[in-house]
Amino acid sequence: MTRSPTALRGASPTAAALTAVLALVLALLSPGTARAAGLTATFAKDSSWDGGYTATVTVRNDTGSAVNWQVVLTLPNGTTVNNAWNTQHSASGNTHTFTGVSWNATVQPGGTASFGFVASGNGDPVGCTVNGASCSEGSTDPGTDPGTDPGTDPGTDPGTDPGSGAGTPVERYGKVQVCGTKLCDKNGNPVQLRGMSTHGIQWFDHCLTGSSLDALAYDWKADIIRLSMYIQEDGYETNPRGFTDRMHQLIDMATARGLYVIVDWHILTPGDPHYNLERARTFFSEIAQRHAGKTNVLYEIANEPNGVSWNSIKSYAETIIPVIRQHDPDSVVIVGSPGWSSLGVSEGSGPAQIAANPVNADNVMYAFHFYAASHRDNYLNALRDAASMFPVFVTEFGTETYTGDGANDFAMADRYIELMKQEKIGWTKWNYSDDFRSGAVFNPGTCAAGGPWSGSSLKSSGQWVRNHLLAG
Ligand code: IDC
Repeated sequence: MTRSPTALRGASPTAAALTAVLALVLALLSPGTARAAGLTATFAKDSSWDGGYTATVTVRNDTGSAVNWQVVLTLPNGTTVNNAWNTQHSASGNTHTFTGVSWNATVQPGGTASFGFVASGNGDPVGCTVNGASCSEGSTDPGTDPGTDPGTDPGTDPGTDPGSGAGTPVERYGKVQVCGTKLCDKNGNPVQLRGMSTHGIQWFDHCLTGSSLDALAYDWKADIIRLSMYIQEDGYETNPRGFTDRMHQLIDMATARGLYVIVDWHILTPGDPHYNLERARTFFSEIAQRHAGKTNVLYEIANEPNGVSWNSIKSYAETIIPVIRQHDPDSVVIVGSPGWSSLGVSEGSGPAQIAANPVNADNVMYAFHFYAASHRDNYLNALRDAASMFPVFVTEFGTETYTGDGANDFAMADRYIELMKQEKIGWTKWNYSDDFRSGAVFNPGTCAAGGPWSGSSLKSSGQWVRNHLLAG
């Protein structure tokens, strides 16, 4: 254990002092131990791996009055906080300060608030204070005036949204499965999951923070996020370890917010998925192993095959799906379709060839992508036909042209939205970033500024999609 300058301030490094720190850490690690009166905070690891972990800290208020909390954790050298959620986080050296956000800043007597973080490094906290006193002993400091707290706004509360039933999307629908031509919830009822795709994480990783994902889950009320990891164009192939680790973190961050996740293996050029076959084996094997216990992960094994036959895509799918199933036997896999996931339309064929020769595996869906200002009635009709034959997920679409830029055609996009709603076809819109192009939902500079993630930060495609998500 590394000696913490904060926890041991003024003490000599005697065995007694070290024992005291050990007792503190044990108290932090044991949420079940007898609770002190006052304000306490407990630390628990949710999952850990070589090089990092995710943790939840729960603040409990056993004082007689409402409290605004601030938790300060001291981490040992070599361990830092990468991302945090349900909190505002700042760091100074090894000292990490966490304060509440609108929906959890004030804790009523007898109540709790919690936040989470992803650590890089495996060290446990060596010091913990809540409102200035030891986390385990309990502060009786009532904190700052709870009357000024914005936390009573029901609209930002993740748990009590009256419009969409109780709990998060994952709590509501549970483990999703293919049933016939639809995606169904844990009870076998068709469910439409709607949300956003990220941009390529090699370019717009800084748009994916605790606060931006809070906004997507709690303010935009998305059900699902698609994590786009390009393979080429400075993507995965340049640093497989780094990109895989980041995907683990992002999956955990989305999971902490009750969102479904599509893990997008974003091949584009070259368009033959076999080009990246060995990389895909390595990546999906590790991802499936790590996240098999989760109920919210869907695998998209090839973003946009192009210039390659359906038979070839099918053989790729039948090679990668067993790699995933070996670890995670019952999660949904989405297979890219010919012609940049146009179900073949942009290369002169259509959904019939898939229906005639489907992938030989269970729990499989097929991807369809459209860009409303470019892709007109023949695409819309192909989607309608496909949905009557096999399960389809629209893992990418835009209101603009296929370049991801240009003028929006909201009227055409609304026709697709209507069909997807009727047929309960899930969708994730491209893209949750502040790229300059019209398809990126935020104005340039929004991500570097840390938001805001709505209002004046939104381009018109952002306003449009947020409104659709909120309208249900
Ligand atoms: C575009 C991005 C753009 C990037 C380009 C290069 O918007 O910033 O330079 O990719 O890869 C797709 C692809 C998706 C495209 C998107 C818009 O899956 O990667 O993103 N699009 O062109 N298919 C149809 C459109």
